[in-house]
Amino acid sequence: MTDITTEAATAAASGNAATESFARKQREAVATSTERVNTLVSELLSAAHDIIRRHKVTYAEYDVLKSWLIQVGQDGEWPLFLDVWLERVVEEVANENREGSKGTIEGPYYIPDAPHLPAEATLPMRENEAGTPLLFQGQATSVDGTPLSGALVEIWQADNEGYYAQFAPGLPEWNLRGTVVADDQGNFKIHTIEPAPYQIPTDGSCGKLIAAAGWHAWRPAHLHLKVSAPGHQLITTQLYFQGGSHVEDDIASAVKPELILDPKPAADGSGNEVTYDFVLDKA
Ligand code: MBD
Ligand code: FE
Repeated sequence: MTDITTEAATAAASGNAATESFARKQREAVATSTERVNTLVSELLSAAHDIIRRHKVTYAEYDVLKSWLIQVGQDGEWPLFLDVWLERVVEEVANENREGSKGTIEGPYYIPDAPHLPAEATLPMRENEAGTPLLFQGQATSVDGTPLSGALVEIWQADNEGYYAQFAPGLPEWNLRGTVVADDQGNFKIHTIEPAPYQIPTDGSCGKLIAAAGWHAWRPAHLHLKVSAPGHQLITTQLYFQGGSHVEDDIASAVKPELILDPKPAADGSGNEVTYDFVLDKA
């Protein structure tokens, strides 16, 4: 991995770290037929040809596109670009038949094998980690209501400035990342802080596109989760905060009404608390 702790928080530093992280991912070997490749790629190209004809795209614009695509690669921002603007539809299709809890996109900043933590745990964080303390608790069950003993609740999130450990300089390796092992009733209690909204880096190719198109660069504050148990389908999801900035206009269009938390002040006066249960489909 690039040692981003010695680098500035640039688009290229986080982009290249995301590209290297994706390269390490264990991917299923896909036996795609020539017929399917032909169909998918031909239709994609036809859609592009159609856009060029309808809008009379010029050579100057074609060259801008070429140089921008080259820059996306140089910045390592393909994972960011794809996860922000395409992944949500892949997720929608992949999970359209699920009966349990809703999922949403994974995004570019998941790291597998975060340290295991007990069913009640505080996420690794710096001394005096900034942000409102949050107790996030709940239960993992099967669709038939059976508690999922020892379910794994993997959680990763941005800090109070919107930065993810391992993708921004200066953060401890596993800051605000962990694999919480639920108890024998599938219950978990995670002490963390509320994350800040996430802004797509403005100094890279994705930022350039956003500025050129007159869009904004924001995702609402969110917790990322993967919840899994033997014999069940893993859920990849995110949870958002009621009333937070950009819940209504996420640049990645990954918010669903079922994924919005409404934390209340904690009984003991220390920050907020919220309960959210996960229902997993059988494998
Ligand atoms: C994120 O934090 C994220 O969750 C997604 C989907 C894309 C970019 C940054
Ligand atoms: Fe995120």
